[in-house]
Amino acid sequence: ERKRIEVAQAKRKVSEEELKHGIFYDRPCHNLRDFILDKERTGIIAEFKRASPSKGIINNAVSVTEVVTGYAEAGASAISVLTDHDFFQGSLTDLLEARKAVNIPLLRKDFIVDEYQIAEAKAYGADIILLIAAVLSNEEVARLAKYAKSLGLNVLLEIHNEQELIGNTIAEIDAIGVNNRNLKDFSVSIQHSLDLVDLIPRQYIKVSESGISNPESIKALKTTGFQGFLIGENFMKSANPTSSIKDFVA
Ligand code: IGP
Repeated sequence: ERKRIEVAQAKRKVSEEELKHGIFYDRPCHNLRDFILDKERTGIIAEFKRASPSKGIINNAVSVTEVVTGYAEAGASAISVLTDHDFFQGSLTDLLEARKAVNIPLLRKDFIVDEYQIAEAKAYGADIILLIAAVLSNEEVARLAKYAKSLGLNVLLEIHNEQELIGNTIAEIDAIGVNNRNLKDFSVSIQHSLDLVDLIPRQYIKVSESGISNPESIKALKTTGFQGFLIGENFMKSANPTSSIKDFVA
């Protein structure tokens, strides 16, 4: 993992100073909470995901512009764009194209470990960054969340268990996402979300992530207090992700 990060850092040809001249760097961010709680929208954070480590290629044939436009039309509250190349076949170009196409919050979905990636997220048009508690110390979460807030970004903290919540319930976090996918064996169960929901303090937007494949699951999650639903594969595995999300919310 360290090696991979070093390689990624070596590729940074643009300085952090230069990123500040990126076309979207000065753009004011959308507020995630407003879009999640908007009664006209669905609470769904729909993901553009070409591939994953567990599934391999999910969909290689669709254009990011068409898919995200369809997601926004279907009432998604936000859109997640994978920018990791090695595991998910994503790119910052995908994020940029999505920003040009829609006017709802965009999440940069990646393994964020430093400030540079956060400045990059802002420059390429993101409104939200993901911090994964499983790969960061409490000190790193606090430092990175503070930096993101200084740029006006929203912060989504991802947890898998109670342990990862401890020490991370800080004011700089806007939303807490429970990942239903077990990182060790890739198994998914929305039961993880149901088990953890009561431990999440009220001030946070509650998001359930991964393995959501039917509207009944959303109903069950909503009843327990979840407000956001991060869904990728279920839409992307369709030849037409746009009609897939439209059928799902119908
Ligand atoms: C979406 P799914 O099962 O609907 O495709 O899951 C999203 O939750 C998943 O892609 C994800 C992810 C992550 C990807 C959750 N956390 C961290 C990369 C990194």
